Parts: sequence; structure tokens; C-alpha cells
Amino acid sequence: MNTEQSEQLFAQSLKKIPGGVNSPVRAFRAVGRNPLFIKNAKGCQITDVDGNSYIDYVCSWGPGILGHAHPAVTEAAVRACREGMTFGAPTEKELILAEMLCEAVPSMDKVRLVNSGTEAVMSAVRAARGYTGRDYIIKFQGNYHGHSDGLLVRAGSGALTTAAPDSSGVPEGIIKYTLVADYNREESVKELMEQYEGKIAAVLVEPVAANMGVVPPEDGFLPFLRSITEQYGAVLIFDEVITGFRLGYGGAQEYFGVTPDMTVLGKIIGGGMPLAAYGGKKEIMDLVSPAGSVYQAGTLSGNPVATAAGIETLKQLKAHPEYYQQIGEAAEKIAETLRQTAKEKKYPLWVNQIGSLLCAFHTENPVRDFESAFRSDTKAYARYFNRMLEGGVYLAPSQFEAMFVSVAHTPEIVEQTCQVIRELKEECFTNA
Ligand code: KE4
Repeated sequence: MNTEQSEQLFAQSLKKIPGGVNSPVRAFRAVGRNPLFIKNAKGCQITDVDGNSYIDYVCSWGPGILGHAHPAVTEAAVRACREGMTFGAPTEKELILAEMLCEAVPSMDKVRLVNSGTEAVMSAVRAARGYTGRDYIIKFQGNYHGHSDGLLVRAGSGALTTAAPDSSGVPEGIIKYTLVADYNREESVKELMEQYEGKIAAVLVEPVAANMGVVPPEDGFLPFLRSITEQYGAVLIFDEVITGFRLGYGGAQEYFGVTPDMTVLGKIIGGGMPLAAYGGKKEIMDLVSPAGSVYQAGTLSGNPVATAAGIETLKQLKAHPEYYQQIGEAAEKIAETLRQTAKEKKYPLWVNQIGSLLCAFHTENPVRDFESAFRSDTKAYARYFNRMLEGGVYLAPSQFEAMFVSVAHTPEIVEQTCQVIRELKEECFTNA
């Protein structure tokens, strides 16, 4: 596979950009090779600057649920560009998107649009603290909520793969208010709620953990969080940046039938453009400036081009509920092929799949929490990643991420992917 152009661009990028990339996980460090520079993408195909094409299961880490360069979404964004890219003033598109989000997401009475998941989570936590008058929050080890200071505590995703899960540069005085519990372990939450009774503003959770690889909630875990936050007067915040409009049009809260007090959204709702949102109960959201005393602002919040792409994306998903069954079945077929192939080759592999999210953990143990996920063999994952890449399949360059399936992954493409998996050489599925 010729990657000459990528190598040259990477060498030059290293001179001007930290690590040569604008987000750590893109550096491919966890898979022992230099990153590919992408030229363009269409549907489920992504093409690098050397002309190599791959079947893309990163989908830009989730936004690409309709596939790359979807004609209607692209046209909507281009049309919006022609009318002026940003005004710093309210537009009708923001209202249309806000109404769509509040109609789709059970917990959302009101919503504020921002530009990234990080910004949305940071703002939601501030609103929860403003609403309760309390300082502490509980998050879960291995959950990732973006890179705001107070949330870079035993975080997942790139923080697990490259940097320390607790970033340097974050004052102790800030992270002391971030308590860490164990995902899927109710006892760890109960202990903190009792120990810090009356001081916990919010419990923040990924309703499906997708930044330690994919780890679905155990039966009862989300209802437990709903009940214990009600019992102790804490705000329950679902970080649905990945699961929102991914597990279904109503996200994880509709899928599991558990309604939080606040929800954070991102990725899909921008259709590939920088757009995220936080929202929830009216009595909380009416505290957000200028309606109330919780300040939050943004030059490009609700940007006309991003909202145009987001509206069109949600319109497509709403008009085609069958998409969710299609992408779920595709993910199921890939998961089953991985399990079957590993079994035949007597290779330790545990595959979690829920809806169109899946992850192949290179470990023989069941992966049901952070500890079991973290025991995975990351070197084995790197071998698997590189073999699949050579086979023309582009996976997340880290064991602790998700595989995303899009509407553009047709049955023929899924079968082609499964064939690559079945043909994985022995040396990939070895314990060496
Ligand atoms: P952004 O600030 O990257 O838009 O969103 C942060 C975020 C918040 N919450 C969840 C559940 C998330 O998964 C993310 C970001 N996801 C990672 C991938 N696991 C983004 C990829 C990257 O960091 O480059």
C-alpha cells in the first residue's frame, strides 16, 4: 500500500501542528503507524491522498450515519453557504433544529446549540451546578465527555490511548469536584452518593459507553441511575453525543426507556458540521443566560451552515425509520463474523454490539465494564487494525473506540467486509 503522500504531509504537519494532528487519536500512535491523510470520501468509501480507498467504519467518529457527502445534506450546506455563512444573530434554522431536537428527545423541553460535544457537556454540567447549587459531579471511569478541565479525569477515548487519562495542566482545585464511579457497578455510585450526600450536582454518563470500546449498560443500570439521582436530588445527564440519533431517532433514552434530566448531543445532529447541543427540563434550561444566571455563549453557536446540514440529516433519518434496522442488522452480521472467525482460529476475541455500534475486544473475557475492557491486548488490536487496513477496511486506530456502521454500508459492502475478516491471516489472530 503506497502511503508516500501521507508520509510527506505528516512529516510537514509535525513541524506546525502538535503531533501532526488536530485531535490525538488521529495520530494512529496506538496502532504503530503514521496516519493516513484523507483526500475525500463518498458514501462508505474514504480515499487517502495516495489514492488508496477503504470501507470506512470510523464515519468521522459517528457523524457519518448517512454516509459521506450525502447529496441532500451537501446541497443543504452549500445552499446555506451561498446565503451567508454566519451572522451572529438568530436565524429560523436554529428554531427549526431546536424544535426537531425537542420533539425527538424525550428529556428535551429546551435546548441550546453549541459547536462541539466538549462545549455542550461543559455547559450542561455548569447548568446542573447552577440549578442545584452544588459543586460535585460523578462521572464514570472510561467515559469520555470531551476535554474540558473538570472532565479530563480517568477519561476514555484518546485520553486512554495516548495521554494519561488525567491530563496535565488541570488544577487539582478543579478536578477535586469530579468524583469517579465504575460503569455498570451500582455499588460504586451508591457509595459516592452517600458519602457526598447533598453535595452532588449531577451524575454524567454515556448511556452506552463507547469510549472504552463499546460497553452497553447492564440491565437495570440506567434505571438505577435514574432512581438514585431522584433520591438524592442530583441531575441525571445523558451524554448522547455518540448514541443520540444513532441508537434510534430518540437516542439511548428512547431505546432503554429511561429519561434523564438533561441530554448532550453532537456528531450526527450536525451532519458532519461542527454542531452540538445540550438541553433538558425547562426549569433547568431557563437558568441559562440570558434567561437566567448560568452564563454560556458562542460566536458560531447555531451556525446557519451547520444547522442546515443538521436539519437535513435529521429529516432523512426521520423519513426513513427503516435505516435503523438496516444499520443494526449490518453491525450484527459483522459482529457475528468476527466471533465465528475468531472461534475457528481459536483466537480470544470478545465482540460487543448494540444497534450500529460495535467493538472487537482482543481479550477472552466478557467485556462488561472498564476493568475488563482495559485488559484487552492493544498490541493484538494494532495487528488486527493493520491487517484490516491492508484488506481495505478502515477501523478506529485504537482498541478503545467504536466501529460505526452507516446507511451507506450496503449488504454487498458488509459482505465484502466480512470476507476480509474471514481471510485475516493467522498471524493477525495470534497471541504473539
Ligand atoms: P467533541 O468535543 O469531540 O465534539 O465531543 C466530545 C465527546 C463528548 N461525548 C462523547 C460521548 C464523545 O464520544 C465525544 C467525542 N468522541 C471522540 C471519539 N470517541 C471524538 C474523536 C476525537 O477525540 O478525535
